[in-house]
Amino acid sequence: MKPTCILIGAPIDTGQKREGCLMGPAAYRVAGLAQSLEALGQSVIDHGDVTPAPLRETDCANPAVHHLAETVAWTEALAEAGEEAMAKGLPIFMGGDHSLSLGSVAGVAAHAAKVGRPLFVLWLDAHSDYHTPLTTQSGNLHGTPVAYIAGRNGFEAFPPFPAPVPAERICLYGIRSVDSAEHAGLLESDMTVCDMRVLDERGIVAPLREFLDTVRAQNGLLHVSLDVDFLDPGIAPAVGTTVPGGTTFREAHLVMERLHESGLVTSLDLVELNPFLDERGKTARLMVELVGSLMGRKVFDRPTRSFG
Ligand code: 4U7
Ligand code: MN
Ligand code: MN
Ligand code: MN
Repeated sequence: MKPTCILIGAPIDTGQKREGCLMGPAAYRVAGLAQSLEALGQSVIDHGDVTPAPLRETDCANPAVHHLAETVAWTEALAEAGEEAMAKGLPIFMGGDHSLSLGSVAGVAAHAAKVGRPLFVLWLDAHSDYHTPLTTQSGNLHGTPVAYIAGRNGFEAFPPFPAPVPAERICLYGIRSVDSAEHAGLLESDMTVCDMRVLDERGIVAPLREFLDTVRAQNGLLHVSLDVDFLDPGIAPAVGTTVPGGTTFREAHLVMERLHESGLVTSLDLVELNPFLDERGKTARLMVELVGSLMGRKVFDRPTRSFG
């Protein structure tokens, strides 16, 4: 039986300074995310929007960091919602900025530990998001979730990450903006870094296939985190942190089609959509179409398709 898609609205915008990401979940609903999944034969439950936990007192040695207590409160609530949803189906977290993944992946990791399966993370993004609260210069916590997930130090204000994901189970895909502190940290880790240069040279499929093969070989769960800025700003303008040279329309769909055919994806984040910056809903609609490809829409449905 196909898993139920569980839509979880996460109107979090405390991970950066530009307003608008809190309209993300509403934009996905207006763009027809649930209806498009149902048209593909999926069953869909919309859980509505998550409410952050009560604020606690927090502090951080880096004065640039802002909205720490609010982001911690979101992390707690989203981790709980995520763990609960994993027991019932395939959660789709509708953001919200990328700090939502501090919580979504924590919930998914807690579930993975409970069922005794290794968790893998595919990070589709222009950025590596490998800062800690101590290394970030912008102070924007949406640039930190990969470090939290990988168990880096510096997240003392946050709930301890349940079962940190070993770096070799994390794959950064499509990146083209890495700050020097992130770069230094990544060089010390075994994370798979498929930057745009790698994808230009090897193509969009080959490195993905390698990663998916390791997920399959270890019977892993696979969390996919899709940042709108993975896409080229020309096709996806509704994002605060545009970086030129992103994936094309077809490259992005091909990644999603491959993910669908792998049958491995068990949870998904849709992050960084800022509807206030969109052009007549173009980016929201593209994101909904990409989820369609991930959940089984095909350009042409050949009965046997195997390109290796
Ligand atoms: B996103 C940045 F400096 N690295 O830390 C920072 F380039 O979730 C960007 O991937 C972070 O959009 C981008 O502020 C976070 C910057
Ligand atoms: Mn990101
Ligand atoms: Mn990004
Ligand atoms: Mn961004």
